[in-house]
Amino acid sequence: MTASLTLSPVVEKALAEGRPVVALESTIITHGMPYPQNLETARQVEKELRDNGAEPATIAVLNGTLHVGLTDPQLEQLSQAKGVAKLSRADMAVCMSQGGTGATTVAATMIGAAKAGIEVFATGGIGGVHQGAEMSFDVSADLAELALTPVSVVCAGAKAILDLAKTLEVLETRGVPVIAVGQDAFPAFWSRNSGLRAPLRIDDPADIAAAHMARRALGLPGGQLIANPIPVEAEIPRSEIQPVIAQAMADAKQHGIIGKAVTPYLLQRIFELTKGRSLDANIALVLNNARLAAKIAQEMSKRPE
Ligand code: PSU
Ligand code: MN
Repeated sequence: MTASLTLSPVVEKALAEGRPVVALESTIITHGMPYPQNLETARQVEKELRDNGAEPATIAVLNGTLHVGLTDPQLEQLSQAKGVAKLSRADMAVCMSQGGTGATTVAATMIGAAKAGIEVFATGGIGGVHQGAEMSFDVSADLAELALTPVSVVCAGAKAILDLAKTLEVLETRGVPVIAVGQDAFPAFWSRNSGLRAPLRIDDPADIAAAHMARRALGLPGGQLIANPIPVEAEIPRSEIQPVIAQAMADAKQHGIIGKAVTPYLLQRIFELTKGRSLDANIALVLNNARLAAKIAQEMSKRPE
């Protein structure tokens, strides 16, 4: 282990004892939700994991050190910090070498989790192929990371701000298993059904854990994308969210928003346009993903090889 990686004492102990640990990202805190709901959600997700028998490990770069497991004061500070970098595979090491602070996206969180020996990670939605990517080439590094790093990522699918059909194509090309849970359809974050069929389906967390282990036994690099639909009572149906997304995307275009700024801008705009309903849905799906991730991590800890 390098000196630039710091495990929190609770996470270190849980890993040493072979107890289930679930990684959590920090970009959702700094760039995905407004304060104070971001802090409340971060705390609630950690509690949900503990209540379900898994130790949470929120990952972030703080003053040049990659932290796996944050203390509550660290979480609180990050949730209110201004101008925090949004780190992915490309810029994580530069931030660390300069002593900087940054939140980890799905890609960077997978890197931190793998370094610490954590194989399950719960989040909201992953990045993917943006609409218009045939012109902009805007494809999230999350997809490449899923092909490289052996972590099973539990999400609620990908947002319809992305081109979901192209996102599934890229994942297939890169050899990433996309596994829907409890239904055949690939979920679309705020909505349960994207209108696309997921390539794979597994309903039992024990079988998801077994598939992860089978990949490892085959010596395949990369992880699994576990697509867990938002609970029915919290969903915003596709017909309702679609025009809101279209409006937010038109606003982004008009304001010349590009690159890393696109996802945070759209999330904020959709929050405004739905008068907070998108955030309520986001919180519900993250908690739901934490519960499933805890079950998968428990199953994995039962079968260490
Ligand atoms: N989905 C969310 N909230 C988020 C993100 C995705 O519901 O905050 C973040 C994740 O950290 C994801 C990142 O890894 O956006 C993708 O950004 P980009 O498209 O710039 O790669
Ligand atoms: Mn991008």
